Amino acid sequence: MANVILIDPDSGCPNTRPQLGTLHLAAMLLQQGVTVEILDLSVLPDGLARLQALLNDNTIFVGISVVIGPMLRSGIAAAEIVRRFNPDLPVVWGGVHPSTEPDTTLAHDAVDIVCLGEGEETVLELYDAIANGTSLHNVHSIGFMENGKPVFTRKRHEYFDLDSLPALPYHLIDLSLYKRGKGPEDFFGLKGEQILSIESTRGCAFRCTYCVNAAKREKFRKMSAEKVISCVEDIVNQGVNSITFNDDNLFVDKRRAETILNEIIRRGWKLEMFIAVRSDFLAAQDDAFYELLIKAGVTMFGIGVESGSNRVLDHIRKKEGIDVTFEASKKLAKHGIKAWYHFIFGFPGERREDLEATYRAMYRISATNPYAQVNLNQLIPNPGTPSCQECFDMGWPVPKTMENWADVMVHTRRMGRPAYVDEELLDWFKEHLDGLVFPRREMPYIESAWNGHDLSWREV
Ligand code: B12
Ligand code: SF4
Repeated sequence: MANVILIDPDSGCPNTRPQLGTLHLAAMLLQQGVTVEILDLSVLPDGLARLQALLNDNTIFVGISVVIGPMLRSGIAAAEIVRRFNPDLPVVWGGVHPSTEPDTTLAHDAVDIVCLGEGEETVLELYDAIANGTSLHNVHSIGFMENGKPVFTRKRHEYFDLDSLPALPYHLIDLSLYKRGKGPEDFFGLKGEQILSIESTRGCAFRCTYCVNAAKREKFRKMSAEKVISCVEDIVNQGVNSITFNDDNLFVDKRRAETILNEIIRRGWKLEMFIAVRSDFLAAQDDAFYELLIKAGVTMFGIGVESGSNRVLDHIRKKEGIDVTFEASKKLAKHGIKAWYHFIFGFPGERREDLEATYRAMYRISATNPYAQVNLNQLIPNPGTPSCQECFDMGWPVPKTMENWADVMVHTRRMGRPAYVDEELLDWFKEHLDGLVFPRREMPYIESAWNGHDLSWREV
């Protein structure tokens, strides 16, 4: 009979890893003797029925963890079940979307309380307040409605010390539900049947204008190398060797990275790891560092390149030019390390020549690096970011409800013409590049997409 039920709504994405947010919260609550259940609606076809069955008089609150997009609608459906069970049982929403767009979240009937930012400490304060009937005003970094008006409490000043995170309660999760078979064969470059994740840093030292880090503005923090190793050990103890690091940018501190990689080698773990990283870090490394990466089991990187146009890269404050990515790609190719190069289409003010530069960069990376996988997606305006404000300024309609935010991805990708994207450019994009992923073997397809076009500008 759980005191707290934590829900990961259905993302519609191939789900090959349990979600870390709810695991972190559960770890904190369990340490205080609070009983917890986690329901991941992406992997549990009967998740809503299970929720209904779990709700009982001992339930103190239900937590819902979301990011922008379809998860929001699935979260609303879960909250409606809680409402039907007991309209007074608090439904608490947390995650990146409620943290960066608290007003429309709080205005929704399915929401009683929003948690702003990281939840490890907040969830404990919240539990105490609700369980003991004390004032929510004493809980840091939350929002709730009072007398029909939104109220936001004092922001927590201390950031959570990532080293104090308790061991994650994998026993709360049926890991077999995440085993591969349903998802893509080579997920994040990892071949293992079961994948688990670690978040070893929080925030990012950069503030690219489209990224949630520009909205959250949290201080960049990292776990100590020793704590990272203990998280890896917990995963290995589950019989799992495939790890995705969910950090935005893991390798900010090279010495720490080297300590972690050397210790993994020393322990003799046979791991395969996916890591997100910036091009400028990779471009600056020597052969010895690449050899260390390979020896420790880093099999794939995720690199946010965003644009091939230095004009756009300057505008979005990426703080690196496209040549840096070419240099990183060259080094990765030399050492045979796979990487996913992510590009974005639809930055406000982007011109045809910028998109051509992006295409040129995608082509050049694919054609010169057999280990590259390159993809291009349309910009999702993340609330609270300067890029989102630019979209509004250019006439993109401000989403007014949580449902509007749930549909942002559909809206940007399939419906209508977002006002911040030039019409002709959007047509061109849809015709040639929409959703494109091209490892080198698909180059003939790309070539054919360009039939009849002037390719004289292209340099490979
Ligand atoms: C793993 C991951 C996924 C996974 C799981 C999503 C999830 N629930 O986290 C999957 C594959 C499903 C996914 C999908 C997408 N993702 Co994603 N994803 C990530 C990633 C890399 C790591 C998330 C993570 O593990 N964080 C670590 C945990 C500990 O943090 P957390 O989840 O935020 O939880 C903390 C707090 O938010 C809070 N909290 C969270 N939930 C709750 C609930 C309660 C009740 C409380 C009190 C507190 C609370 O407490 C937690 C502990 O501090 C992040 C980047 C990042 N570094 O966060 C992007 C990120 C979350 N994803 C993002 C995006 C854009 C997407 C997609 C839209 C991408 C796309 N183009 O399709 C899709 C969503 C699609 C969909 N159909 O729903 C954005 C979010 C943007 C936004 N405004 O919401 C991020 C931040 C990446 C980025 N930098 O832009 N993603
Ligand atoms: S895009 Fe990458 S480098 Fe830029 S702020 Fe976000 S995580 Fe940091």
